[in-house]
Amino acid sequence: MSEQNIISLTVDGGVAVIRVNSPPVNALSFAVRQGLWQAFENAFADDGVEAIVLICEGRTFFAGADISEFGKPMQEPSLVDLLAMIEGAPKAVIAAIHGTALGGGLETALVCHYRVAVPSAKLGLPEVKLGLLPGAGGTQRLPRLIGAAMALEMVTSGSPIGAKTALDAGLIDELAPANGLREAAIAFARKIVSEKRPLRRARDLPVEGATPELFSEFRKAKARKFRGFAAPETNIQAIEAASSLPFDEGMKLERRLFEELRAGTQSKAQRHIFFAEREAGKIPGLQRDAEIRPVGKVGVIGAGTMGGGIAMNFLSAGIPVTIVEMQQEALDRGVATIRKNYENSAKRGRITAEAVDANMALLNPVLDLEALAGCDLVIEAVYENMDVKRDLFGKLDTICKPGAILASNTSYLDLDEIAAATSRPESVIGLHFFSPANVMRLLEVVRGAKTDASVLATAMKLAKTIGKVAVVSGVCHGFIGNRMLAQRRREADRLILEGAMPWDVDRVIYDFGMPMGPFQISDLAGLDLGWSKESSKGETIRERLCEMDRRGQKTGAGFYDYDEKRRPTPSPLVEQVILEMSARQSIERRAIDDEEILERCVYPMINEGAKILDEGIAFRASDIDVVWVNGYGWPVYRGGPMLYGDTVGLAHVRDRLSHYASIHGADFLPSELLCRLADEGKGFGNL
Ligand code: 3H9
Repeated sequence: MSEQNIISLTVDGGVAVIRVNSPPVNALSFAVRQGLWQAFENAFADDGVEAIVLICEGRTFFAGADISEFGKPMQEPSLVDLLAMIEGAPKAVIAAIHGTALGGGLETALVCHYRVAVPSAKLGLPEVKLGLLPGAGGTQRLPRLIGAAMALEMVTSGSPIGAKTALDAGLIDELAPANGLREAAIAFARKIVSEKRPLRRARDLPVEGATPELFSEFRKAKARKFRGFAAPETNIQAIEAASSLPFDEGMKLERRLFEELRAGTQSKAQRHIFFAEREAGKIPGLQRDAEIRPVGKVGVIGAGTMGGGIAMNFLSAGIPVTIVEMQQEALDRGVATIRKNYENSAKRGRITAEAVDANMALLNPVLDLEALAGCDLVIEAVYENMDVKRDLFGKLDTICKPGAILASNTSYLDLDEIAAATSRPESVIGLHFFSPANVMRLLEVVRGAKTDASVLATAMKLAKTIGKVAVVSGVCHGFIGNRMLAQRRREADRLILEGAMPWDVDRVIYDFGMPMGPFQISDLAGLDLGWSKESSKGETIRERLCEMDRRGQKTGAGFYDYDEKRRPTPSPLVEQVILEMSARQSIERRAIDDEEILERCVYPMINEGAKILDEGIAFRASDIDVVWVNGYGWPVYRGGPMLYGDTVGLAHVRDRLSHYASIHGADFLPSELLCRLADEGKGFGNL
C-alpha cells in the first residue's frame, strides 16, 4: 500500500483529521511513522488548522510498534522522535481511540494532549509479554497520568484496561458514542480550542503515589509470579525512574533498558512465541475459504474433570452443551463442579454473577446418548481405552446427524482406528484438551488420515472462538506433546535409579522455569493412573509406592510426604525404596550433577521433536514450541524446546546426545534431521 493511502489528512472546520489505514492492526511500521511525520508537519504548517485529531481506520487504533521490525536496523524517524514531535505540537492533538491501543499505540495516545475513546476500547502496555518494556516513553508518561501504583500493575501485567476504567483513572478525557468516534473527537477538539484549554503534556505532570514502600511491597508480592522473567523487574525500575529522575533522564534510562531487553534471548523467545502462535493457525494446503461447518450445539461425553472442563469452554463462549454421563450421581457431581468453578471465577471478579447463571442455563445434563442427535459437534472424554472408544464412536455414528463432527479427546490412542469404527471417518477429528481444560490454552487438533478439510477448518475456527491456541498434529502415539513428554519421563525415572533423587530432578526442572518437576506432577496426577493392585509386581519404584499406598497428593504421600496444606517434603522412606530398587537392578549409584539432569531430560525431547517434524506429524518447529509453552508450562522466555535447541546450538545438542548414546544406548541417538541441521550449522528456525 502506498504512503498516501496509509495516511490521509483532511481539514474539517479548523480541525485537521489525520487518518491512518494500515491493516491489519495499524502497527507503527516505518511507512506509518514516515507518513505521520509528514502529515503532522503539514497540519502544523496550515494556518487554518487549530487542532488535530489522530484516528485509525479498520479494527483498531495502533496496536503497537511493528514487532516484525525489531530484529532489523531502525529506519528514521524512530517512534521516540515521532512522539516527541507530536507532544511538542503547537496545536492541540487529540487521540481518537477504538479497538486496542496497545504498546507503542498507547504511547502515541499518551503524547497527544487529550484522549477520547469509544466504550469498547482497550488500552494497555503489553510489552512485558514480549519480554520488553514500553520503549517510547510509556513507562515515563503513564505514571504521570494515572499514578505509580496503577502504572506498575499495567506495565508488569501487560493486561489492558477498558475505556471506562481508563476514564476514571484519568488516562482518557472523554467517552465517545460507540458509532460516533470521529465526530465526538472533532467536537472535543473544537471545545478545547474555544475554551482555550492548555496543551496538556504528560511529560510536565508529577508522578503521584511513588513511595519506596510501593515498589518494595510490589516486588515482594509478585516475586513468585515473575520468577525467571527479566522484563517485569526492568519495567518496575523504569517506573521507579519516572518518579525519581527528570523526564528526559527517565526517557534515556527507558531507552537503554528497552535496547538491552530487545537484544536479549528472553525477548527473542517471547517474540518468537507471539508469531508462532499466529502461524500455528495457518494450515499448509488448506484453502483460506475452506468450508466451515456451523457449530451451534455441542455434545460432551463424560462429566468428569476433563469432560466438565471441556464443556465450560463452550458454555463460556455462549454455545449450548449437552453433557452425557452414565450414572445420575456422576452427572450431578460433574454439573455441581462446573457451577462451583464458575462461582469461584465470579468470586475472583473474573466473571459476573449473572454470567454464572447464563452459562449454567446453556448446560443440558442427560443420561442418554440419544440426546446428542441434534449436536453439530460431539467430543468424547471417556476412559482411555481403544475398545471403549470404538464402541462409543460406532454408537455416535448411528445417533448423530449427517455432517456432525465426532471428536475424541484421546491423548495417546490411534485416531484412525477410532475413526474406522464409524461410517464417516472424514468427520472424525481429535480435539486434545489439556487439564484443567477450561484454563489451559492449548488444543492439539489431531488430523486423521481421512479427516476432511472442512472438519479441520471448523476445528481451528472453533478453537479461536473458545480462546484456545490450536496446533495441528498428525496421528502418532501421544501426538506432539505427550510423545515428547515420554522422553523426559523415561530419563527422570532412570536418573533416580542411577543416583539422583526425585527432588534433585524436580529442582533442576523447576529452576529451568517449568512450573513443576516430573515427580511433583506424578504426585499431583496420582501415581496409580493405570496401576492395579492385582497385577502390581513391585518391579518399579512407582509400583512399590502404590503398593505402600503412597499414591500421590490425594493420599498425603507419593514421591514426597505432604502436610495438611499439601506442602511437599522429601521422604526418607522413598529414598530407601529408590536405593533398594537400584541395588535390586544392580545399578551402581553415582553422583549426578544438575547439568546432566537437565541435558538428559531436555535434549531427548528436542531430538524427539526433530523426529516429529521429519515425519510430518507437526508442520513446523514453532508449532512444537507453541504446544510446550501453552500445554506444559515450558517457560515462554525460553521459547519452547525447539527454539531452546537453536539457542544452545544444535551441534552442541547433537554432540551431547551422542555422548549419552555412547553410555546409555540407542534412546539418545541423534535423529537424522538434527544431525543434518547441526552439520550445516543451522537451526530449526532455518527450516
Ligand atoms: C511495542 O509497541 C514497543 C514499543 O513500546 C516501543 C517501540 C520503540 N506488529 O493477533 P491477530 C499481526 S511492542 C506486527 O491474529 P487479533 C499479527 O502477527 C508491541 N504485526 O489478531 C497477525 O498477522 P497475520 C506492543 C502485528 O484480532 C495480524 O496482525 N503491542 C502486531 O486476534 C492479526 O493479529 C502488542 O504487543 C504488531 N504489533 O488481535 C500487541 N500486532 O495475520 C500485539 C498484530 O499475518 N498484538 N500483528 O498472522 C495483539 O495483541 C493482537 O494482535 C491484537 C489483535 C489484540 C492487536
